[in-house]
Amino acid sequence: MLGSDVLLCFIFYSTLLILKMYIIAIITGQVRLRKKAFANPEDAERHGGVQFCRTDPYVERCRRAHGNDMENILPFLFIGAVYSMTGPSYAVARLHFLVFFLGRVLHSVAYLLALKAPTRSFAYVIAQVPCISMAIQILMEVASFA
Ligand code: GSH
Repeated sequence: MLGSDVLLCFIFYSTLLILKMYIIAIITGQVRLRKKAFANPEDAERHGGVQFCRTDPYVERCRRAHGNDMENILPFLFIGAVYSMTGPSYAVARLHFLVFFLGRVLHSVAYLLALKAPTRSFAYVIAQVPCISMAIQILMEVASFA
């Protein structure tokens, strides 16, 4: 009902990545509570007073990790879906999705654990490679109609 094997594979990795983003959001909320660093005065008041409406370096790190996911995973949801409709071989498509998935998981781990540079940048580049590859293949597929 959901379509081809490639599309199912794309849906599988996309859903895992969305869950990964939810996990970062949950971690951000937990860090806010632990560090008493709230984004809004009403939240701070509930947990000790308006003085706790403040920023915290680790909360900001979590937010950057989440923001970078949004910059990269949201385009993947479009690029991957369209690429899945261009009729790629299953093995090649799965490799694209898997490399992106692993790259983004490593990016999150590197960001949240502040791993030594250039681990995070390396993960970012690894995840970009399949996206650029898929974008080029989509353009080649549709170029004749444009
Ligand atoms: N918006 C990104 C930035 O400002 O750095 C664009 C470039 C990018 O995504 N770089 C990767 C990254 O993890 C590898 S260095 N950037 C950190 C971030 O977006 O918080």
